[in-house]
Amino acid sequence: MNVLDKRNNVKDFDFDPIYKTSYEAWLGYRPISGGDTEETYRKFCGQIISLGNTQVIKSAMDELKRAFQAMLDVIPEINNTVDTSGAVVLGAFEEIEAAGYELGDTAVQLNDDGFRLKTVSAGDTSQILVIGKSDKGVLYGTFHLLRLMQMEAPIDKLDVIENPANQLRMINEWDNMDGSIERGYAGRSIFYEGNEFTNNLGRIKDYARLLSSIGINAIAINNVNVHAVETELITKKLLPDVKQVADIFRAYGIKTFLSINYASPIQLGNLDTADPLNEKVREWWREKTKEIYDYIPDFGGYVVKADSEHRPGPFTYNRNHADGANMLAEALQPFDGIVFWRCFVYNCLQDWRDRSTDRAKAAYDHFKPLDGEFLENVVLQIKNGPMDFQVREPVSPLFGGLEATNHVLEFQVTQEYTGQQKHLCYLIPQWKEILDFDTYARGEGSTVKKVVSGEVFGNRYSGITAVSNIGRDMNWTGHPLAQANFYGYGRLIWNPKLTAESISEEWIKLTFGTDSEVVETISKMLLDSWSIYESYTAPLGVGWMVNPSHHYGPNVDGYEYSVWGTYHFADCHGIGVDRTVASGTGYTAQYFPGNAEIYESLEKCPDELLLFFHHVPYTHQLKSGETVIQHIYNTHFEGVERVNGLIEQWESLKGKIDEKRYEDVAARLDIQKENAKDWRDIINTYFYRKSGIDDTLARTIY
Ligand code: GCW
Repeated sequence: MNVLDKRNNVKDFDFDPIYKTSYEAWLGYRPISGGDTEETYRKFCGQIISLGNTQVIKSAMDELKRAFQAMLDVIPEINNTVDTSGAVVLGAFEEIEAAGYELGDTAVQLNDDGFRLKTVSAGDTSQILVIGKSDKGVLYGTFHLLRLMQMEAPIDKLDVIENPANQLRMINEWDNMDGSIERGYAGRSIFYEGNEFTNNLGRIKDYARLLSSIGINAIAINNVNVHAVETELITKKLLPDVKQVADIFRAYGIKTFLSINYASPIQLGNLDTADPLNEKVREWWREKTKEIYDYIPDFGGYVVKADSEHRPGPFTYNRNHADGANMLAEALQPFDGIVFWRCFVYNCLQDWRDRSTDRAKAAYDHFKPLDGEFLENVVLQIKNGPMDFQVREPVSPLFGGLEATNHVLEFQVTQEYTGQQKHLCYLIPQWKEILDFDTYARGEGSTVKKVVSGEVFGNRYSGITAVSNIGRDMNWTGHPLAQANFYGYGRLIWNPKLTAESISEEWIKLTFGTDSEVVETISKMLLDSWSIYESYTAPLGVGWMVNPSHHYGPNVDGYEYSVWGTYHFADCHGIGVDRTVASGTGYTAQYFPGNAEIYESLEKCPDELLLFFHHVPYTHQLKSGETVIQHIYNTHFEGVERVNGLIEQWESLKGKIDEKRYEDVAARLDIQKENAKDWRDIINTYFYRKSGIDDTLARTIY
């Protein structure tokens, strides 16, 4: 059965069972396999005692009902008073304590979104308490419990306390109201079509379930590039629709944010300026903000891309970013709203002939001097690297550099530069490296994860956000295995200490089942995939070399003579960008000494970032012992071989994975293989022709 949306013919949920496993993702709730595990689970799943009655607790209860029915074929009884029979007991700390349970110092051990899961047994009955600091904690605890059950973990003596490391755990949709998604690789938007909301509320609710199951608590529902139609999201015309979506997310503990057009006072308010210091403009934003809160009393706030890639901003009025952000923060402040102000600000009309301008320096140059000038409810949003979500780039020096301004880190789950969900590229290992990077801001151990969680500087607001990788495809992410990036993102930012291995294992067990061959094979594929993708694309941290505009596939000089500031400077002698203080752009000075010295030094700079920081001859010897040119040849030949290896591994699982997902992954791997060959041959040929240096192994180069 296809449910067609009346308003714009968007398919809501296709119940064709072939899509069931893809659609349900990691919330499939397969039947429990029997034996002792099932026995213990049955002891408490017959009843849910709900001691709270908020919408969020109701969502937790609904999820338990759905899961128990699917996993154990039990329809639990729902009660709201305590008895001694087997049950899952849901409630916030006070509610559970008031019902007579002994909880000790649980309350002090939980932070705002934290939870405790505790089994209490008496004689033959057992109950599982799901205790949240707030109702959101109850929901997160519920999903955690279901995760354990789906992995068939023992829960008869459970006592787990979990607190998220990051308070803001957000996702940014880059969806446009025409239904397209900027950098979306999984079909069109689930939110919009034909310049209207889709009314596809069932799908949006399922998205909310997926998000909250991994702890996400905030969402911006439209693209940071806010075009004409989307500018009107903050008007009476569209706010009722925004409210409807916000209502769905609220029930899952998720706050809704909107990306706004900085020039709204001109485009919507008929003012002739958007100058942040103009009193009429400030008044307009105050009124506008109040109006939004009339519709959505717990509205999260604004996300702003200003003075970036042709978007309007305070520079037009000779004001700085603190002026712009503070104006909005002031309007949001009475409602406890916050403004995410993006630091992705650089000159996108650069002259490639000008070697003094370095795009990598831009964000720090713009924002570091303003550190401390932002109001408390301004949260700067900083991409993980100084450029733009490349397969490899250093960590942005703003992490650690900003000491007195609230900020979040921005990752890109959507695979713009990492294979566009046609290639397998599991990004958790990359994100872990970034989070573990030591900034040295307060001496050794000032890692990015501690900076962005607020631990280093004691920020009021902190956390992590990321660009979503989902769309209307029935499996959400286009590539079925790209669901692992979505899942892993949430799990990792909840607890950055989790390993990439444990996250992938969890995801595979939830998504494909607990068969050890399936778990081991997919896990290996995932964990190798980032390094494989890196090996056949742009070498040694230099980045780009992609086709302009859509950014898919190899084009070594695609951006070399363009305005975007992303160059490799390859000539017949060598390649790389000299960003040293000694002879280059001076970018290395933006880091604290512990890192600056390493990056500045040709000898100490890690191989994988060599060409990001240095321009070297092709014959330069890497720490690995290879020359740069031989490294390029070797990795590009090996890269394709390793993709063949991925294909073989996947083929070994035929019959162990449901057919739809098996075929979908197999088809993507074939595309990856063909594209990897293009990368190999184009990159190798380009550098062979530039350098005139033969491959020592005399393989085919054209
Ligand atoms: O990565 C680049 C993308 C743009 C994007 C921009 C940004 C939304 O190519 O599509 O615009 O970054 O982050 O603002």
